[in-house]
Amino acid sequence: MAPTITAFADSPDEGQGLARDMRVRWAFEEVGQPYDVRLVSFAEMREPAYRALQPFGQIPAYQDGDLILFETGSIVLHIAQHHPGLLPDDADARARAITWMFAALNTVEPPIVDLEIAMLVERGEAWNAARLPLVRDRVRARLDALAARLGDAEWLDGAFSAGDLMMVEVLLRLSGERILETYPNLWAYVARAQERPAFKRAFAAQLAVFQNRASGG
Ligand code: GTB
Repeated sequence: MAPTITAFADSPDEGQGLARDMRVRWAFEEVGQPYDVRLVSFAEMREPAYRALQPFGQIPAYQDGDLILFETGSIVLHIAQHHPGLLPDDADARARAITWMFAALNTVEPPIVDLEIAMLVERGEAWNAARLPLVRDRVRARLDALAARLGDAEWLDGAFSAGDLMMVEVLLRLSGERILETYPNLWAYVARAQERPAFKRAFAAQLAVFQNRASGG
């Protein structure tokens, strides 16, 4: 049986690629592993049965036989370790690709999520206007360093890897912020990744959930 992941039945972004199941779908598509998707409602995500799969009541959760995983970093790494295509064979290059996955999740994503929260959740707070420039500066500091490191290279370390997949997914969280476009090499890096057939298939599959729902399918 194919592995199953959970995804929003009702994604707030209407299937525009921002919900984190996109990372896992993309990884599956890159390695050619078919997968099933179980759509879950926000109410179901709060239920004990769902918490047994994902302790924090979030999507995505992953199930393959007896193996249950949560956290997109762990799920994508698991997929990459069990199929060729997302991690180099050379042990050192493999370790470096995994390092970029951690860098994406632990170093680049947190200030970006802070900015999302400042823009969406804290917008009405009296102190938000004073804090927002500081939050933006922290995002820029990470992007400055990432842009300097990427330089003119196509991908972060040799061939496209799970490190690039995760970094691009994190950078895409800045869509609509008009920050990424001020870094021409990062902008081109993300666009290059979005041109990958596997990315396109994953995006289309996530969008189809919303389109089917909108058409009553
Ligand atoms: N660290 C976990 C991982 O990487 O797996 C984080 C998982 C996570 O944040 N999941 C979110 C979730 O389930 C969905 S992706 N949230 C519900 C909850 O916490 O109660 C975050 C997300 C969802 C939708 C949009 N959007 O529509 O714009 C953007 C981001």
